[in-house]
This record gives sequence, C-alpha cells and structure tokens, in this order.
Amino acid sequence: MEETNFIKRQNNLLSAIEEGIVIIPGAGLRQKSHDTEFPFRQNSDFKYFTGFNEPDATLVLKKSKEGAVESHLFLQEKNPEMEMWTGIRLGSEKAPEVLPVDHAYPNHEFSKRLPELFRNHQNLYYNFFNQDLQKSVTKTLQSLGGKRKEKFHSPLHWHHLSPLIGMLRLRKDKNEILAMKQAANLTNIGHRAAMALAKPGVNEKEIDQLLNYLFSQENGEGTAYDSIVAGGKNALILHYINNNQILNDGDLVLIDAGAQVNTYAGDVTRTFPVNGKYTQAQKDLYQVVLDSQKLAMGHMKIGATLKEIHTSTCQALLKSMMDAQILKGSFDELWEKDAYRAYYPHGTGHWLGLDVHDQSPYLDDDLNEITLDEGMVFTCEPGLYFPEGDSNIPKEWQGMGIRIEDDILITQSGPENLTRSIPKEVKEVEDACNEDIRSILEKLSSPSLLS
Ligand SMILES: [Mn+2]
Repeated sequence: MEETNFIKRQNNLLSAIEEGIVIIPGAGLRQKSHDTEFPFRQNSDFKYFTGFNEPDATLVLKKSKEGAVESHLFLQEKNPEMEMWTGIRLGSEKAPEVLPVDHAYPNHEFSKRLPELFRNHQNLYYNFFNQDLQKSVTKTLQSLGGKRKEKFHSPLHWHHLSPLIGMLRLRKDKNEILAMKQAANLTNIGHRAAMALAKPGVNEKEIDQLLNYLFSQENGEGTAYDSIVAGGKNALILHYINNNQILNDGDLVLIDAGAQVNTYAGDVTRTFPVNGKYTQAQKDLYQVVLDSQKLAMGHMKIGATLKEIHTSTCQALLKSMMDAQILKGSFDELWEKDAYRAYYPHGTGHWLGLDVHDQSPYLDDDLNEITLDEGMVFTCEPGLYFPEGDSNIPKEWQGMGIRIEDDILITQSGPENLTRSIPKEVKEVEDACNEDIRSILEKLSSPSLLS
C-alpha cells in the first residue's frame, strides 16, 4: 500500500480556490479534571491534510494569484522538560523532513508570523465556528489595518472553509477505504464477542469494556464513539451510553459500536437476544427491520441520494406498521403527517469517515441532494422503537427497540457492505450468541481473524 499523499489532498483543496490563505488548526488537549486531560483526539480536517497527531498544531496553506502554493505548519516546540512529562514532540526543525509541509515554526511565533503570511492575499479561508481562530484572525487583520498607507492587500474576503473540505472528504481514496475496512474487521470481532458474552446477569458495562478492548487490537484505536450497549427498554433511548444495567433473560440487547483505525470510524448496530434465542415476537419485529434494511440497500446505486433511500425506508416501515394495525388510516394520510416518526425518528444513513457522522454536506451549492458516487461511504440503519404503555403497539412489542446498521461503500459495481461479516440474519445471530466467548478470545492471535 502506497503512503497517503497529503500534498495531493492539500493541492485538491487549493485547486478549489483561486487565490488566498487557508488556516486549518489541529485539536488541543481538553481538561478532564484538575491536572488531567481526556485522551487526545486530533481534529479530523487537520488529520486529513497532514496525518500529524500532536496537539496544538496549525496548518497554513497559501496560493498566489499566479498559482504558486506553499505550506506552513506551526507546532509545539521541542522541550525536554515538558517531553519528560507528556511525551516526545516532533519540533519545528524536523517537521518539514517528515511532514507534508514546506516550512515549520514553533507555536509561539504564530501571532508574530501570521500578519506576514496574510500580506498580499485577498481571500481568507477558515472555519468561522472556531472562536479561538476567529480571535487571531481579527487581531491580525486589525494589525494590518493600521498600515493603511502601505501598498499591500490584506485578506478581507472571508470564506467558510468547512463545506469545501467536506466536499473533498466525501469521496474516500484507497488508503481511507483500507482504514475503514480494517475498522470494519475489528468491529466484526467486537460484535461477535459481544453476542457470545451476553447472557442473563451480565452487565452492559462488561460488554462495553470488552468492545473497547477488542477494538484496540492490532492497529485499532478503541471505539470510534461511545458505544451504546442497551439491554431491554434502554434501546428506546437512542443515545443511551450509561451502559451500566444488568441484562435480563428474555430481553433483546441493542449494541451500536464501531472500532477506529487511523482515526477512521466503523459504525455498526446489531440487536440480539440476551439468552441467545429470539422469541417469536422478537423475531417477527426483527425481520421487519431487517427487510427494510435490505430494501434500503437495494436503492444504493450511483446517482441515488441518501434522501431517496430514507424515503423508501420510511415508506416500507410505515406499511409494516399499518399491516400490524399499529398505525391506522390510509397510507397517503399517514405519510402526509409523518405518522411513522413516532416510532422511527432518526435518519436511515449518514456519511462515515474520519468522523462517525462525517462532516460532509448533504446538499450541493444549489441546494440539490448530493448523489451517491464511487468512494462515498455511509451507514444504513433503519430501526423501530416501541415505547411501553403505548396502546397502539401489541403488548409483546412494547418496550422493544431494534436497529440494524451497516457501513456501505459505493463502488462502480454497486454497494459494498464493508460490515457484511457481522452476523445479521436471525439464524446467524443466534449461532453467534451461542459461540463460546473464550474460544473467540483465544483465536484473537490468529491473523485470519483480523484479515
Ligand atoms: Mn450511525
């Protein structure tokens, strides 16, 4: 596998602008409690253009009217005393050798050098919602504004950068797809192990921790987002992350969890019986959701839109709820008033990539839906959530929440389900639930499990 071509990514961005200066800050550390921080998580845009994983760095790209481009990086300076506490820093001297940048400087030079970098550019591209950056930009422009008699341009035309980068991140290149496939493989292991470990009396948190452990195997970076391990009616809470209740015999458990590899996310949901065997009522409802997911996948073709896929999924779920007498009336009337939303309130899919909800637009500049194309990755995740005490719902389905989610890559030859190895058919899931967790953990050292 060839190395990621970050310079090509930077050039792709610069070719979308005529002239100007682009500022892309990395993430900093966030305080967790006094003197301690959360584990570092790089800003996705910064990572996309640099591959650099240290906190407190900033990328500045420049493009002249004539088309000449330059890249500048600000980063933490070497500091043996600090490095003894928090780890080795690359430093500005080494950075241009190993990173895709022409020049590098220590962070303390940022405010001093920024006015010089701004000079003679007319356009400025940055994320308007980054308040720290907004302050530096304003301060720099104020300092340049004081020299009104000098003959130079300053970048007074501001452009919000995020949509431009979002468009580039929409189509994944070979290396991105490879990372996402590796994340899918680890996610497969995690979900299979969860199915094997779950049984009445096991706490949701045991499964939560097992997932994190398994997602950290090989080049895994743990969970891409806080896992949802929701036994019984906890599945009705869409973003349930407490994960601290005992799993009960006869209940389902919904697990929404994905591994992260090279900052790329997997995002998969499975809903399976705690005791390893679906009841007839559980099986019936599970099959409704599974059928709607398969129907959705049938619409995933180049040229289709996520909105079309969502609409057809909602219509299928609405029909199923009409068949079950949960929703009563004519189809048109129920569709008109979004009656399905009470039980299916979320979307059928979202872009997936460096962010689990990848920061790419859903509409183009003319407000038309973005159409699916080769290299785009997104989720397919229909679900049904039936509250307790809702008299429209058959008693045996009350308190039940079911979601099934896979990660889909669009290719020339059709949709590729990256997470197809994770058990999903009723029989496959029941078989996986009856696997011995110890044998799964023993097999972990086997390379075939991760390939
Ligand atoms: Mn999702």
